[in-house]
Amino acid sequence: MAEVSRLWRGVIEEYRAWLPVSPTMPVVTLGEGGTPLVASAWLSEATGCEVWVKVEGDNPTGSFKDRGMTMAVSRAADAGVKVVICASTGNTSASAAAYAVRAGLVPVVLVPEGRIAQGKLAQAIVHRARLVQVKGNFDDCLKLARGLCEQYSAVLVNSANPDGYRLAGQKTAAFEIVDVLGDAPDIHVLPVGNAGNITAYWAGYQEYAKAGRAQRRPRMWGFQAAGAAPIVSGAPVEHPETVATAIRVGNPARWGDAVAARDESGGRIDAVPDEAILAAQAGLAARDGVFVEPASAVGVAGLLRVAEAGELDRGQTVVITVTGHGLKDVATPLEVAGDVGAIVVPPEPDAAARALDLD
Ligand code: AN7
Repeated sequence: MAEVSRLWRGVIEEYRAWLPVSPTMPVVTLGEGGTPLVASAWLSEATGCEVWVKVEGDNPTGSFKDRGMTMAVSRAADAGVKVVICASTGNTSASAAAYAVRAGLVPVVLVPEGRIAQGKLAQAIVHRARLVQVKGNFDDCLKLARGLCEQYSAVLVNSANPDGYRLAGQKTAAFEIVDVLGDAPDIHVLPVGNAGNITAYWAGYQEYAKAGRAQRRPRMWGFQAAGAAPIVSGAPVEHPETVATAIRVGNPARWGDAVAARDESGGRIDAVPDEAILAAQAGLAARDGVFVEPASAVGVAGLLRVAEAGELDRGQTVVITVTGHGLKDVATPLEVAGDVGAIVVPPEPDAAARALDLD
């Protein structure tokens, strides 16, 4: 008998009981969530732990933002809103654009001029968002977006939005991890930019533990890029700078919540330099076959550094969220790789085999 497979219905339908949604709310979905949890042989060997990567680049628009955006845009559609606005380092804008047009809403996206990856820019353009390049950084964009939403009829779909809808959607990633592993990991590692995601995961793990779905709560380990590490230094960074443009944030909206997640879980938030981020990105692609964007490799870089410092006990279960797809930004890894000396051959088997050293 043929096996019957079931279509994954997106995070709202899959986790409806755990989300603040009304039965009548229209569901705007692209089938987000249900992303792979992939065992990392490379990182497990390097750390002596059981390391998994949660591959969020496999979401419909290529990042974890889709989990929150299905909630925010469904809610906006339900409320009869016409225009949604977000500030973004690129992934939120890509996601907002796709979900908004699907719901017949107008997406307005504010991005720092010249500072978002090409793939993300392309997404805003093809989904026909009203794309606004702001002369400033992400923090300036967010301030502008908030101001527009206060004074004009438009709704903010950033995770800074006080209604918490975005983060409620994002916490479903923690549910999926527990549902697959049977319990929470000992340690959950992820990159920190505006600090929405670490806040959402911690909420998700706590909720599942309280409901008896998980026996334990993980320690939350967040990592920032060294040039944009306000939570680590304890003060806003006026001119944040990092190759990981997605997390080039100097004054995170969820700063306090991220510190609470760290402290309540007995975790840590540390910084990693750009070279370590790029090395982690390259290693994950070359060793595990997982291609992520630079910001998404920050957790991998962080875990390796902690392990090298002798501060990671062996034998633990570790999950690292890799937040966005590598194809979002191909310029950065190609520049790192430099001239790889591609083999050029005529279309003849013998010549090709010689050039490849085949036996
Ligand atoms: C790939 O798209 O803030 O700490 O405007 O795109 O929840 O902000 C993106 C953030 C990590 C950081 N990895 O998450 C935006 C935006 C990737 C990201 C983060 C982002 P938060």
